[in-house]
Amino acid sequence: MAQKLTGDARSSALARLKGWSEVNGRDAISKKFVFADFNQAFGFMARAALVAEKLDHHPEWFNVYKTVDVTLSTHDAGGLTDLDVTLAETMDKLAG
Ligand code: H2B
Repeated sequence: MAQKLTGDARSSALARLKGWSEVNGRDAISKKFVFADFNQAFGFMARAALVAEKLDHHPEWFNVYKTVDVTLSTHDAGGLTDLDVTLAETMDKLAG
């Protein structure tokens, strides 16, 4: 099982991720993606969903029109792991 990120590994991973913030009160990160319209937002979600399924690692997310609020945490580990960093980086690439 993926191990929780701690210490230097955790801080350097967080420093690498642009636009992601630590969530208050839980070991998770979040980012608000804002697209041009619903079509772009939903296309992003569809592409991210395919990657998430392949990784067997899934986002918590909330879509309103052209925004997608994403929270990432590894439920099995009770916190942030490399899987969340990988999914965050992949989502950033997909969002362009
Ligand atoms: N997604 C996330 N974010 N955290 C998990 O711990 C997790 C997951 N576990 N997707 C996976 C699925 C697990 O439930 C399955 C059985 O592998």
